[in-house]
Parts: sequence; structure tokens; C-alpha cells
Amino acid sequence: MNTLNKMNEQIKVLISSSTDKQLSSIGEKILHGERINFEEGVLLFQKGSLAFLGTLANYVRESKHGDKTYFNRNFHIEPTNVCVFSCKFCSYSRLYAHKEEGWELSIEQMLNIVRSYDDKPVTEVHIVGGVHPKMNLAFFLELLRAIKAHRPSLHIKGFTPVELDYMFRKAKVSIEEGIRLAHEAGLDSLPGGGAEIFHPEVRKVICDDKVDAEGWLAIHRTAHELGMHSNATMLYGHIETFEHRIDHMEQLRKLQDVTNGFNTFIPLKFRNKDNDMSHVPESTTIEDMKVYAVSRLYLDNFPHVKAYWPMLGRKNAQLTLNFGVNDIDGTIDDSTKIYAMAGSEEQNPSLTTEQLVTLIQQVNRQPIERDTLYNEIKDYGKQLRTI
Ligand code: V47
Ligand code: SF4
Repeated sequence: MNTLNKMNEQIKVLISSSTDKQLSSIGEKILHGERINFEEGVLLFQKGSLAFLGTLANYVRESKHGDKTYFNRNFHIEPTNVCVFSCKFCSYSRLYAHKEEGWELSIEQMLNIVRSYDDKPVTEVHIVGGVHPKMNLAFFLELLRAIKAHRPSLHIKGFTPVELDYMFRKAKVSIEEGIRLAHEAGLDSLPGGGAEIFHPEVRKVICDDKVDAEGWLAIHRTAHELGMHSNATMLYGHIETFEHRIDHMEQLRKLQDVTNGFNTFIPLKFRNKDNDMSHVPESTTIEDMKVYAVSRLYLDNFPHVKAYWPMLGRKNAQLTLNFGVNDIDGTIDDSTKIYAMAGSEEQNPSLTTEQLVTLIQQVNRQPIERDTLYNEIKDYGKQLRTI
């Protein structure tokens, strides 16, 4: 009996032993590849045990990817931590009014970061930061062109709709025109940030002044229509309800049905250090695993679910690989400040390729180095070995 058939049998036992008819019926649907609806998504959060959710999510994960677990070699550039917005959960930014406390990198300084990777086999640069009025569309178009001129094969994944919406409005260009200009200058794809929780009840409290759900989705839709891919995140574990989480995923699932442009969904655990929401307790590891599992089950049209290990920590990232996750981000070679500053255990979030490969093999999965678009670069096999 192959592994999937074995799991299929296990799930049938799990379903038949469940005394909850609604959960059993959701389990049957998932086993038959049927889509679950809003109410069923909420019910999974309300009633699904860790074992129930984990078994189902792992079944979906292994049906889609087997043991394959992707990572890529990337580095980050954070142009500035000065920001005109004031998200309550943000430990990273310095308000524009106190800009002298923050940093601002020039194009030359950012190019120097790119140059410092000249002899390294990185495939992606991830550019994301605060929203600084001086760093406008023209500034970033110049940066994109300069990076591409220096290293044409480097995939540039950059700018959230928060940054893009601000720079497009300031430059008085439409979303379509703005994305087209950025794409022509070298922007290859969009990262998933800025989504937080789409529902206005939550946005009003935690990030009232930045782009709303409609704007976020419109920018990703436009990028997809122009042939670009993107990711989506969800900041969970603060004031949101189960309904808010499923509403967030529902909006993403609907857009993906139309464009098929999303690669990866990345749940981001809220960390409470040094921000205006420090009084809000952080989610438990059990809740974290449930969020990954329900994400895998609800977002049936997303190819990948990613755990961002610098935020979760290495051990918990390993655990997620049994709860629907098939990607654990990159070997990030720089000090990504946003999470260290928000209280992540990973104060120095850097893993060599060898360490990342071992991390994946230790939990009996198969590490695959990928590029941003999930083309496979190297298969390391399941065997734990020295490389
Ligand atoms: O949108 C900010 C989050 C995001 C906190 O696309 C926080 O591959 C937790 O989106 N606790 C930006 N999270 C980073 C991001 C991302 C990261 C890795 C990979 C990709 C990708 C995208 O960081 C923000 C916000 O949701 N964030 N503060 C905090 N205190
Ligand atoms: Fe600015 Fe982003 Fe921080 Fe919000 S999360 S304050 S938009 S840097």
C-alpha cells in the first residue's frame, strides 16, 4: 500500500471515529477533493482537534507535493524603516515624524548589498520596507533598473501593495500603469505582505491608515493580469476571530480562481514585543499549527503554503511540515530586522543551505532548492547526509 493510500485509510478511521457529524462530513469532502465552504472553514477552527486538522492537512500536502519541501536562496533589502503609516502591530518602523531615528538607504548603498552577493548562488532578492515619502516611484524604478543592469538573472520580488499604492497615488499613475512601469524596470513578482487581516473591523483597529483589502487585492489582480506571480500573507493571532481568518482566505481563494497568479500563502504569527499591541498575548504553538492546517485545507487552489521560519523559529518550522506546509522560505543571509524587532526567538535569522537541508531531512522530508517560481534547482533527497 503506498503512503497516500495508507493515509486515506487512516483518515477514513479518523472520520468514522469522530462523533461530530459536521467534522466527519468535512473530512469526507477533503478526502474526495471537494472544496469546503465558509461555515465549514470556521467550524474547523472551532471544533477541529490538532490531530484531525493535522491528518487532513498532511493528506492534502502529500497529495500535492509528497515529501517535497521547498526553499530558495535569497537575501533581503530593507530600503528604510521610516514609515508614514502607523500600524499598531509594527515594531519595526519609525514614524516619519521621528525619521532621524530610522535608516534610509541610497540606491548606491542598496546596490552595494546586491554586489556583496556577486559570488553567491542566490536566485532572489526580496525588497520590502517602510513607506518613506522621499522614496517615490521614480526612485524605485531607478533601483530596479540598476539591480537588473548589474545582475539580470536575479529575480526581484518586491514591494507590498502598501508601498505600491502610496507611490502610485503620489506619482498620479493608475495601478495598471504603475505595475507596468515597475515590471518593465525589472520587478518580477510581488511578495505577500501588507495583507494583515482584510476585514474592515480588524483593519480599523490595527492598521487604519494604509491600503484597504480592495486596494491590496486590486494590485495583486493587476500584477497577475500582467503575467506576474505573487504571494499572500495573513497576520494572525491578535484580535481577529475565526470568521475574520476565513473571510481573509475566502477573498484570496476567489481571486485565485480568476487569475491563478498566487504561488504561496504565508500565515504570519503576530509577535508582540515593542509595539502598540504588546498587551495582546501571542498565539500558542497548537493554534499556530491549526492555522497552517486550516490554510492548507481552505486554500485548495494555492499550490504552496509556506512557514516563515525567522518568525516561527526553527523547531516550530519543522513541525509545520506535518501541518500542510511544503515550503520554509530561504537561506536568508542578512539580518531581517522586522521579526527580530517584534520578538522572534530568531534574533539572527540566517541559515546556511546545509543547515536548512538538515532541518528538513531531520523530519523525514525531501529538501528541494527552488527559484521564486518553484522551478526546481536541486533535489537533496530524503536521506540525512552531510553535504
Ligand atoms: O505585512 C509586521 C508582518 C509583513 C509584525 O512573500 C509582523 O515571500 C508578526 O509579508 N508580528 C511583511 N508579523 C513581511 C512579509 C513576508 C515575509 C516573508 C516572506 C514573504 C513572501 C512576505 O510582516 C507585514 C506584517 O504582516 N509583520 N509586524 C509583528 N509584530
Ligand atoms: Fe509601515 Fe509596514 Fe510597519 Fe505598517 S507594517 S507601519 S506599513 S512598515
